Amino acid sequence: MNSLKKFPDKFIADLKAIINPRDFVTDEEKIKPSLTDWVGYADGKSSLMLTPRNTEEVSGILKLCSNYKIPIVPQGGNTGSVAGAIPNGEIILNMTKMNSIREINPNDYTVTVDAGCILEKIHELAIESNRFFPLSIGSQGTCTIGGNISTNAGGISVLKYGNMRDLVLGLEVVLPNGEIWNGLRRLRKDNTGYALKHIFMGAEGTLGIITAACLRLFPEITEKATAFASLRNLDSCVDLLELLRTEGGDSLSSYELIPDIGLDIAITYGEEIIEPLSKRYQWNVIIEFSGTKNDGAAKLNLENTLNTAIENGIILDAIIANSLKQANSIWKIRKAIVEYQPRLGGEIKHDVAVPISNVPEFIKEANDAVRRVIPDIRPVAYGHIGDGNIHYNVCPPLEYDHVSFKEKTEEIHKAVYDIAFKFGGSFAAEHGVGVVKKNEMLRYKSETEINLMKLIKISIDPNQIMNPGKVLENKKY
Ligand code: FAD
Ligand code: 2HG
Ligand code: ZN
Repeated sequence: MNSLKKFPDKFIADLKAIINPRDFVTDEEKIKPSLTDWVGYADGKSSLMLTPRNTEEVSGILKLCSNYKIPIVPQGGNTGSVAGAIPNGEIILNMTKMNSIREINPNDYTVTVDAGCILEKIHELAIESNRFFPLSIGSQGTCTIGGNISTNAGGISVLKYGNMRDLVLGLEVVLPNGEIWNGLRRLRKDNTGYALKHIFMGAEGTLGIITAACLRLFPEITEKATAFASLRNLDSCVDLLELLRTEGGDSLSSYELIPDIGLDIAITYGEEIIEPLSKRYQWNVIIEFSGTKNDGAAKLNLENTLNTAIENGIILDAIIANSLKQANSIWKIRKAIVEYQPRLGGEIKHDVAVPISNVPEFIKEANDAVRRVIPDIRPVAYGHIGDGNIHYNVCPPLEYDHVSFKEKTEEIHKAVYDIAFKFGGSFAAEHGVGVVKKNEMLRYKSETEINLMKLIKISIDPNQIMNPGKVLENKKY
């Protein structure tokens, strides 16, 4: 209990009156997984983790924290990429025990869930009602809906369905003073003043705790056609997207860039990954068409469109999966890049967005810029280019000293982000700001934008107890 000494006795006693003893966690071993992240950015500290089971408990905790001005860090599945859920001595409010489905309304195409529900559970639930929930990200077996909303997560289906913000109809939020805002509306249309839900989405836990959400569902997807295609050159990625959009319309659900170095990583380190084409090319894409009819139309359409692309010289070769196994093998290439890229001696990550038509120029200019910092550096530019979102990660040259590489991080960040900025792009497309990109906030956002954010922050969280030191600098405004 010594670890709790820094908190007033009365505060701890009052907390214990609100929350069940098993949800009041001080055991270091149990807290440990919440102090680090998968990217290796974080080395957190905390002596207390609370795992509430309902909205009233969250409300009671926040009211107390507000009264005592004791800060908390909200945490879902802790799969975030920017250390946003990692405490620096604060109490952790882990939401994973709030994981009930509140109601599903297939006719309204909605489902209302607790914020701690795991994303994959929502996928399964939707299918049981012949519906589809489209947010699709590599961490879906672990991440929570609350975390997805708080980071406004993206993934591989944004092209067709939008990002998390577009999939949320209503929210229930506990404000920092403990007040509960019930905004759980199931409406597509509701123009009644300011869109408050949008303030909490993408706020990375700095404005309140999302305790529940009403999500949009879609007709069940019963047919998918997946292809791996090699582009004539990088510029062709824009022409191919244009053709796929024109010919595929709403069927086009994913468009992901795979560079040859990414394919190399996947084949070298991944399991059950088959070389998709007989020859390797420098730039490739994974394409998915999907539909609700299960009549072969998606596959036929994709086949015809790719034939046109070959005839027009936009692509050099392509394969369409003939079985689910083959489709999975193609998608495994994409997943393996994320998992195994660190094996190339480490990586410096960038999650940038530029207008789609600028993707090729961005990649070429960024390659030149990072090579000016370290001549033989190995860029791995991949990801959701159908949304203009490039995971522009760079690995060191072969045999390069690890420490020297890490020392170049800031220089490389600046080189890459300056180019994204020049194209009117973003330094944080889908992963958020957290702790990791706070400097970029100051460098690339206008004073007006930062000041507006500070005004929102201070009016909702005057005691600054919500996730201090994340997104905006932690100081009294
Ligand atoms: P956490 O990491 O626990 O928290 C993220 C942020 O949200 C923190 O700031 C936290 O304080 C806040 N928060 C969490 N829950 C709440 C709540 N209930 N109320 C208020 N604030 C809260 N992201 C993408 O966008 N696209 C991808 O394609 C993608 N792929 C990934 C693949 C892998 C293998 C991994 C490991 C991660 C990937 N991510 C991706 C990143 C990550 O999974 C997402 O950011 C996800 O949305 C985080 O959810 P979480 O529950 O783990 O949140
Ligand atoms: C993905 O698209 C994730 O797989 C992770 O957003 C990307 O950080 C990365 O490399
Ligand atoms: Zn991504």
